[in-house]
Amino acid sequence: MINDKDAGFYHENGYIVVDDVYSMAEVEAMRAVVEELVEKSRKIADHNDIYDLEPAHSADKPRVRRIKEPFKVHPLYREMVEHPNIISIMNKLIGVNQRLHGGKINIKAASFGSPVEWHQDWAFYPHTNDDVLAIGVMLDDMTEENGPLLIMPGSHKGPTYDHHADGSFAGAINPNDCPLDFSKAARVTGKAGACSFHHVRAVHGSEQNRSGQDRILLLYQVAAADAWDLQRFNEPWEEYESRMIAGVSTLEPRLVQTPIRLPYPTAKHTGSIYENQRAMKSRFFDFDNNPDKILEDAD
Ligand SMILES: O=C(O)CCC(=O)C(=O)O
Repeated sequence: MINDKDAGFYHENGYIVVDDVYSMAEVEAMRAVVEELVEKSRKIADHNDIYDLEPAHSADKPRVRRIKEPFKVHPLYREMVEHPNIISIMNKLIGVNQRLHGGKINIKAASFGSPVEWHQDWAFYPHTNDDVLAIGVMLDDMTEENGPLLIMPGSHKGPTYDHHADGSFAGAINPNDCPLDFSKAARVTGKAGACSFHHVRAVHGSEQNRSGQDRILLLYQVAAADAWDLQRFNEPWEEYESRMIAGVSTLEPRLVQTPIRLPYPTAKHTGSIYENQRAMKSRFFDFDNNPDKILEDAD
C-alpha cells in the first residue's frame, strides 16, 4: 500500500497517513463494537481495566474517554491489526517481524472529548531499539476541527523530553520548558478508514474536541520483534509470544543506542495517559471539563 518514497517520508518526518486502509464495512463493524462497549459502560461509575471515563460520565449520559487494550476486549480488534494492508505497510516501516505492544480506543466525543498533552510514547515504553510505532485507525473522519492528532515533524530524531512533574512520571512534556515550536505541528487528518503511523519517539498531542463531530481513533502500538520492551522482560513467555502479529519472534534483542528516560517513580494518577497528565501544572491545551456547559454554550 505504500512505496519507498512514502517510507522515506515516514523516516524523515516521523509519521505518515495512508488513505483507505480499511473498507467502510470494516470501519462500521469496528465502530459498532465501540457503541456496544459505550452502552455497557452505563453500569460502571469509575475507571477500570477496560474503561477510562470522561470526568462527567454517568449512567444516564455514558461518557467514555478510552477503551483500554481493545484487542483483549473483542476479537475483531485483534483481527483488524493483522489486516493484510496493515502488515504490508508495517513491513516497509519496521520490518517483517512484528509484535503488538498494546492499544486503546480514544473516543474524543463531539463537544467535549478530552485533549491529550504533548508527549512521546517512548517515555512510556522504551524498547531495546526504536523500530516501534503507533497506528491510528480513523473510525471517524479526523478533521481540522474535531481534535485531530498533532505531530511535531522530525521530533523523533531529537531528545527524549522530561515527562515528569513534582518528581514523578506525569506522561507529558512541560510546554514552558521545551524548545519545540508547537505552532509547527502537522495536523493529521483523513477520512474514516485511513490510518496514521507515528514513530514512538515523535512528539504528539491533541486538542479538546469542541466540534459537533465525534473523533474515534483506534490506536495500536507495534514493535519490531527484536525490539524488547525494557519494562516487560519478565512477562510470561506465552503472553509475549501471543502478541506476534507477523513474521517470527527472536530471543536476540537488537540493541541500538537511543535517548531513554524511564517512567519512574510511577505516576501519581494511574490508569491512563489522561490520569497521568492530571499531575501537570502547566498544560498546553485548554480543557473545559464541564461537558454540559460546553453543550449548552453550543446550543
Ligand atoms: O487520541 C489522541 O489524539 C492522542 C493519542 C495519544 O497520543 C495517546 O493516547 O497516547
